Amino acid sequence: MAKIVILTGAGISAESGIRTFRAEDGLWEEHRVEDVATPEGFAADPDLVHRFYNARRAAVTAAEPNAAHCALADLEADGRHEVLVVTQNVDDLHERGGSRHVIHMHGTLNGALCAACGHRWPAPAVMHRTDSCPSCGVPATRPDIVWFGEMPYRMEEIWTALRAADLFVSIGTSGNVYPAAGFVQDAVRAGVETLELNLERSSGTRWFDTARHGPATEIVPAWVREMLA
Ligand code: BV8
Repeated sequence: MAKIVILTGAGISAESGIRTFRAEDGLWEEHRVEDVATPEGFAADPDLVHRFYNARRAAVTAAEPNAAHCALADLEADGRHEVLVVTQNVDDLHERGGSRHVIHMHGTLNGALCAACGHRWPAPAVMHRTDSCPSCGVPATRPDIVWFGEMPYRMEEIWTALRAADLFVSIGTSGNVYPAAGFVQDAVRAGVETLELNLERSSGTRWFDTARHGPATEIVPAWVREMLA
């Protein structure tokens, strides 16, 4: 039973019609994502940030998982390998594609968080600054998303799985955002085999034992077919 840890980024959802961050250099309504997706950005203009996430939540609801998401679910369902998907993505396309072991290290669009009391609940389709927390009643609700400068979720669990893996695969990520971008180096240091599946070379390609480039809906199913042969 091989243990496989798979990191995914925006590129795996691109062919489902979900925009990536740095294709159009991460601009949204003339704002850099690094400015909008921060606690400071939320404090400065909560309506703008809610608009940003409401738009992305609607886009994900209208999207479908693609062949790459489904191939990873097939690999897990086959049962010969222990598969863990660690995704930077805040969409639910891995789950809707059939993956069961998924960690959203940057949170999810389907989650709401109270900035006052820390209560979490399923996010409504549209969130507003004036929504009050169902637990403490304070109007301090935000998307349950990890912004720049905030600690990603379940990092100890991720690092433990990474170091115990037989294979680390990185799919559809530019390797620009840490700590995710550092996972390949952690894997190399732990003696774990590494594979990159991406549209083009990423910032971290040089760290990988093997790199294959092409659209995820082509190269991910091809890789899974090899694993299941
Ligand atoms: C933290 C949620 C510390 C929001 C996101 C200087 C140096 C090093 C680090 C830093 C630094 N300054 C600041 C930092 C830290 C910072 C960071 O790394 N900044 C970068 C910009 C330098 N990181 C953080 O702040 C993180 N937190 O460090 O905490 C800490 C420690 C202790 C205690 C407290 C705090 C938090 C980072 C999380 C930020 N939130 N997302 C949202 O989604 O709206 S990040 C966001 O951007 C995404 O979630 C994702 O992770 C990232 C985008 O990356 P990708 O997924 O790779 O997307 P991208 O568009 O870049 O690339 C797409 C790739 O797909 C491309 O390579 C493309 O070729 C490929 N592709 C496209 N189409 C296809 C395809 N591949 C295959 N098929 C296709 N069809």
